[in-house]
Amino acid sequence: MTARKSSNSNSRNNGNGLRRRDFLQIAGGVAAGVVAGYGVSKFLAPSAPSEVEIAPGNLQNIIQEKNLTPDQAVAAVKTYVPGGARDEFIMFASGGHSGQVLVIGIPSMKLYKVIAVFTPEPWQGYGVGNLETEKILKEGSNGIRNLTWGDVHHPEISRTNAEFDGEWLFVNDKANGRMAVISLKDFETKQIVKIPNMQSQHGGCFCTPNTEYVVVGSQYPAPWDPETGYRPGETYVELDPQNPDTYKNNFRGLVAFLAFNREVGRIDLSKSFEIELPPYMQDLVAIGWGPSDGLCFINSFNTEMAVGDDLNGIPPLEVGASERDFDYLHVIFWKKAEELVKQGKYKELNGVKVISLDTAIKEGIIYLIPEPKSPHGCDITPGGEYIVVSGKLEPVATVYSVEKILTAIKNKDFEGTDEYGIPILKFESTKEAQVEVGLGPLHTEFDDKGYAYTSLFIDNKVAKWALGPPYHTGDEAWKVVDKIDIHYNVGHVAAPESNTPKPKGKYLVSLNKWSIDRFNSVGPLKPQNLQLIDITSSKMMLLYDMPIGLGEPHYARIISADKLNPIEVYPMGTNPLTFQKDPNAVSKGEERIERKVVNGQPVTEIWGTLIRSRITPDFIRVKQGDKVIFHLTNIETTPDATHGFTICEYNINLSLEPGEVATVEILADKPGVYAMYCTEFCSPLHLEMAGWFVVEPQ
Ligand code: K7E
Ligand code: CUA
Repeated sequence: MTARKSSNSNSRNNGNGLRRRDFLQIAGGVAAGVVAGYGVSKFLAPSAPSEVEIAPGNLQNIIQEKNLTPDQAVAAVKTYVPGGARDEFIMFASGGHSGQVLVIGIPSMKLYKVIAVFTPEPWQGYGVGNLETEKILKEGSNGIRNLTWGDVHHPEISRTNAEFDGEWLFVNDKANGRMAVISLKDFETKQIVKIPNMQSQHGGCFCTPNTEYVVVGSQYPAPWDPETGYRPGETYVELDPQNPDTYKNNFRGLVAFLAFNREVGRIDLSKSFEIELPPYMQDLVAIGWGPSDGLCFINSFNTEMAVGDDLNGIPPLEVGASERDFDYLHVIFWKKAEELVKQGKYKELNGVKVISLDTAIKEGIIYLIPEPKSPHGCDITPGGEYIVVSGKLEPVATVYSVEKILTAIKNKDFEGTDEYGIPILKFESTKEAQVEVGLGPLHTEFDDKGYAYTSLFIDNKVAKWALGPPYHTGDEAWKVVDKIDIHYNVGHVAAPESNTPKPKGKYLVSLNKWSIDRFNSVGPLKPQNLQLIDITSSKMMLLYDMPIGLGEPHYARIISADKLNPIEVYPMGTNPLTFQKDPNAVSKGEERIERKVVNGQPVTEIWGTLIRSRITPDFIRVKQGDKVIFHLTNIETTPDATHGFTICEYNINLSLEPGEVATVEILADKPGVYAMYCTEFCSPLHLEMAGWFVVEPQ
């Protein structure tokens, strides 16, 4: 697919055609209107614009010099958040295959943090020496390899009554079937879980209304042994493209309900359950509320169950997977599934309770609905009464009514079953509307005024359309009302608190894959482009382009900033993993070095402190062959007084925030004298915040 350059008046520089007088009128209007609206008039010369005296640095001059159109000038002011001021919303954007999560302010589009999740990141002291964070990465690996990256697609915020509560963030790793838990108290990763019986995973994550479960569906089905499920590095099944039954019988999709224990902030696999699904490629997962409470929706593609093998005369997977006009929206009654688990109707596979597909069908907790081919998005309207699905290869957004779905199930209004015996509801009896949105529709988000916004991958546009009753009625319902060009290849769009009962409106972010022609060139690998769009008036307006030079931002969740309340300083001696007092915390005067032998291994253990501008102890002598354990406490109480810690050539870096305790273990394997120092420029004597680590030859 090629990115097409679209003509967008917002992006065009049409200032040169303006006559000076017209220009001044426009600029004056911009200055008066926009600036007053944003309450920053103190930054401007108070006098009215005049044709004769334009002081250097005044707004009109700048607009003129930069050849800005009035729209561009308005956009610039609308996104400006002065230093010291705060953004209204915070966006958690996936970092794609960087394995991280981006924290971005809206409307400023300032990048505040890149939270290290699946990939080691030295600035945060994540996975490069810090024992706790290395443990997170290690325990979150798959048992056969130490995984040091992830493919993050969908961030999700913990919910209370289906609304974002700002306490926890979850992100998935598509490539390795994992889920990560991040605390929004300190914006740090606390847990990575390899999801049993899943190889790759995509849909979700999506919390149930009170975060009882974090739900995620598989993407590429896993090889599946009915007795032992899927075990990485062990499960081998026959897959013969000439014999499609090998795929149909030996592979399975899965949806996982990962129980989240809020008290300790961890996923608890012993309380989690899974439901076996056919080996379609399941895609996005959505969990309902209100009229759809207790329901889980999952769309899918490749219901053809194509395997590929293009070199041997089988149609390529891409072709085989796009043959039928319809794929299936899965409807799953998750609260009933929870009941089945309580009744013991599961079998335990690899430490988690799995409801078999047969049981799910027999107990009436799973149904399918035809959906236009190769669907991608699966989104719930604010009232929880409709599901919007878009087929990438059909120019429509299809809207299903939850009420109609429930009625059709009650009346057994089926058109048959799929190959596995799952009842298929009739498309016509569940469909509420189809809206012609444009080419390549993917994902849909919602505002607070009953409008939906669907990304159009092929058109390079976002379509705004009116929802039907109760949002809009009569002629106004289910109608496209506006479109805006984006640059280029949009995937998701994201709006503040969309996919909750109370979306906040105001802004939409278009998460674009391509940025060709848009920025200074940085070589063949181009940044992605997040575009901020104003949705407060009837016409959408492009405000800002933000290049992201890191991974691919698939999806983002946006939350009102006032729902976040992170701590500024850890209580003295905190272990951030547990938020408890670390038993190895020390205060000033308690620093010490001890040497002992544990199981024949000589160990030197150090309890030290860091405070501007001193590492204590600053001279450490060990013997070659010693295991050396540092427990370091940052005894600062001032916000932002972070210290780093490294020993040269040891491949470690710690980041110790005020009050934090971190432990690092190294083997003094080579004799030598190594400098150790603080890696954060913390004080006038930062360079002197150093010492020596001496390893005496044996
Ligand atoms: Cu469309 Cu993984 Cu949600 Cu990429 S996904 S865009
Ligand atoms: Cu502490 Cu630099």
